[in-house]
Formats: sequence, structure tokens, C-alpha cells
Amino acid sequence: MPTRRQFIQGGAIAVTAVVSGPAAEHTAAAASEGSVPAPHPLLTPANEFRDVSRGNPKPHTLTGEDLVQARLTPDTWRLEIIADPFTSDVVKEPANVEKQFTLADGTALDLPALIGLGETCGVRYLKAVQCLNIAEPLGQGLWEGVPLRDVLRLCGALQNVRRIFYHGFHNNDPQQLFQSSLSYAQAMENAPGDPPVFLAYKLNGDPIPLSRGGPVRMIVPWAYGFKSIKWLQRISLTNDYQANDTYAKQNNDPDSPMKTAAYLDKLPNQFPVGRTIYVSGRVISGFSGLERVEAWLHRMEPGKPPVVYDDVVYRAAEWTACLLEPEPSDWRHVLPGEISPAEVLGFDPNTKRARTWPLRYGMASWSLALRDLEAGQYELHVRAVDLNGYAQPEPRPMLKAGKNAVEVYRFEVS
Ligand SMILES: Nc1nc2c(c(=O)[nH]1)N[C@H]1C(S)=C(S)[C@@H](COP(=O)(O)O)O[C@H]1N2
Ligand SMILES: [Mo]
Repeated sequence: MPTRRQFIQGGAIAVTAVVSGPAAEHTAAAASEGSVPAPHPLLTPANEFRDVSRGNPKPHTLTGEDLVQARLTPDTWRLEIIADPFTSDVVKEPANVEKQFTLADGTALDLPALIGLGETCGVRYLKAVQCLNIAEPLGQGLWEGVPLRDVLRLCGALQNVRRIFYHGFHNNDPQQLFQSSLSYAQAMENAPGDPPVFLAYKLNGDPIPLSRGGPVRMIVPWAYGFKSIKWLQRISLTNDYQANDTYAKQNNDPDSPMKTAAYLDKLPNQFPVGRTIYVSGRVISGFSGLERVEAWLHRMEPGKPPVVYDDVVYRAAEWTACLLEPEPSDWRHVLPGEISPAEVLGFDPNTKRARTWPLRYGMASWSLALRDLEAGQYELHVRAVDLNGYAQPEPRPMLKAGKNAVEVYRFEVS
């Protein structure tokens, strides 16, 4: 297990362990002062996630009576589950559901009912939220809730249900309506070791605040953020076999699971000669898992064009492994309250250790020390290599399936 001190790995690139500890502060200032950067906190505080929300006003800016009317308080929240009457030229029969839950007849599910279900079949999972279209992780949380399949079981026998459509509160403004979907199989089943889709009502041990999509938010662990619908209010069971995702209509692949990818922290662009430069960032372990994060330092010669991804110079690059933040030695310092790692999916209940590190669909920090650089212009390319041996952005370089272009950090030493 790496410790906080550095070791030299030949040439100018040295590998540095990030410091592990509770609520370690991570700032670009640390890098400029020439100290080992602390890792990002493993749990992002609820109000420090980067927000991606549509609409004007955005649902989480509502207050008072508007909030009550929107049914976005813990007391007024309701979930409707209905059968979609949809048929078409090729879809001859509509979905049929034994029991629906509607506002009209007063059967819509309320928060105590959902939390009650959680007492017997609740799950917890550490998930990084990442937007398919933003090249920066939005945050990572410990989400808690009830598997979607256990909620759907309340509906009794289902016939002709091929997809689950769902959306959150919206003010009937098409700009605010944001919807997503899953296949029936994706909603009902998960591979061993993979977490199920769930309806979350807690984040980091507390009720999900309005700002993060509470009272109840869908969490689709393997997916980009656009499937994790905030302010969830309606599930529609349909025989339509096509995705209705808002993101599909915006030229994105609505079926793409999160890619394994490394991301750079923002760092200064200039350093004096002789200063050790600490580079850092985060890495998401996506669908294909994470083998390592690696970096290539390239000195830019005056007059030479910049390196282009996959050009001759890029292909000849020599990559050096970066140091990954180790799994916390004691998760009790990381997890909120009385929660034991044994109660979190992805952990071995006996050893209380993560079954993989970083956790799948989770993220951790990485770092790298650059020493003894001569004056000049440099660029550092950073990429993740997955458990199938593919280096980012392969095997899915087409970015409409998720932004994971290799990030480049340019700086000057003078
Ligand atoms: N109701 C609703 N849910 C939503 C969205 C939205 O605009 N409205 N944005 C989605 C997108 S595209 C992303 S990336 C995530 C962002 O989650 P965050 O704001 O909690 O970081 O929420 C998703 N859920
Ligand atoms: Mo997004």
C-alpha cells in the first residue's frame, strides 16, 4: 500500500501517493505551493455537487406554497406508477398492470411507504455522478433507497411491459421536463456484484436535499447522470420498446454506461524551475473497471505543432503509472454516522473491504509528482486503462457515448 512519501520512477516523472484521511481538503493551491496534494473527499457534500438541472425556475429554487404545490416536500411527495396506454403500428397491445398508483384515486406512494419498504429491502451504494456531456465528475455520494424492482413488485402482475419511463417534477415547460427510461430487464435484474437501480431518499446519511433532487431521486448506478432523475414523481410502464430519454433527443447514446476515465484537477500554468510539480485528478471506474491511471509528459519544442491525439508522436509516447489514492484503511472515518461498510453494496461484509478499488461506478483521486524539469513548455496527457486493457478513450472514442477524451495539462517552467 503506498504511503504519503514519494518514490522516484526514473526520469522526471515520480509517482506520489495521495494522502488519505477524513475530509481532506483538496486545492489547486496545494499544488502551487509544492506539497503533496490531499485527495478529494470520497463523499462530496450534498450542496457541493456540480448541478445540472433544467428549467426556469429550477425546481430546487421553489419555496413555501410553490414547493407544496409541486409536491416536493417530504409530506407532499407522491409517486405515481401507471400503465402507459401506448400502441402503434408495430406495438399492438398496450402495457397492462394489475395495480396502479395514482394521485387521482389517492393511491400514489408517499415517502413513509417508500422508506418502510427500505426497512426490508433497502440498499446503499457509493456512486459518482457524471454527466455524459461534461468532462468533469459532478460529485460522489453514498446513496440509499429501495430497488426499483421492489417498488414495481407492488404493481402485481405486469403484461407487455418492455420499458420503464420516468420523470421528475416539471412545470409543464418543455424546457424543464426531463425524462429517462430503462428496459424492463435493466429495471428488474442486476449482474452479481453490480448494484440494482434504486429510488434513493438518502444521500450521505441524510435525507436528499431539494438541491440534489430530493425528496426522492432515481439512481441508476451504471449510467451517466441523465438516467438519475431528480425530484422523481412518475413512473410509466410501457410496451414502447424505444427509449424516450431527453438525452436521446439531444443526440446522445441513451444506453451508454459510464466510461472508465481519468480527469485532471485545475492547476497553475506556470512554475519556477526547481519546484516539484504535483499533478492530481480523479478517476471514475466505469463499466469496464479500472486497471490504472497513467501519464505522459511531453516537452513542447518551439515551432513544433502540438501533439494531436493518436498522431505519430502520441502513439510513440511512454506512459508512467500515476499513484491511486488507496482504499481507506478504516471506512468508519468516511461513511456517515453508524453505517458500516458491511451494509454498503460493493463491500465484502466479512472483511468490510471494497470488493474492487476504486468501487465500480465510483471514483478516487490520483496524483503524480514531476521533478527536476528544465525550463520549457510542457504538456501532460493523462488517461485511464480499464480492466480489458483499453486505454482511454478506447474502446468508445465516440464521445456522444460519454465525454472521456484524454485530458491534457499544459504548463510552463521558467
Ligand atoms: N428532473 C431532472 N433530473 C435530472 C436533470 C434535470 O435537468 N432534471 N439533469 C440530469 C443530468 S443531465 C445530470 S448530469 C444529473 C446531475 O445531477 P446533479 O445535479 O445532482 O449533479 O441529474 C440528472 N437528473
Ligand atoms: Mo447530464
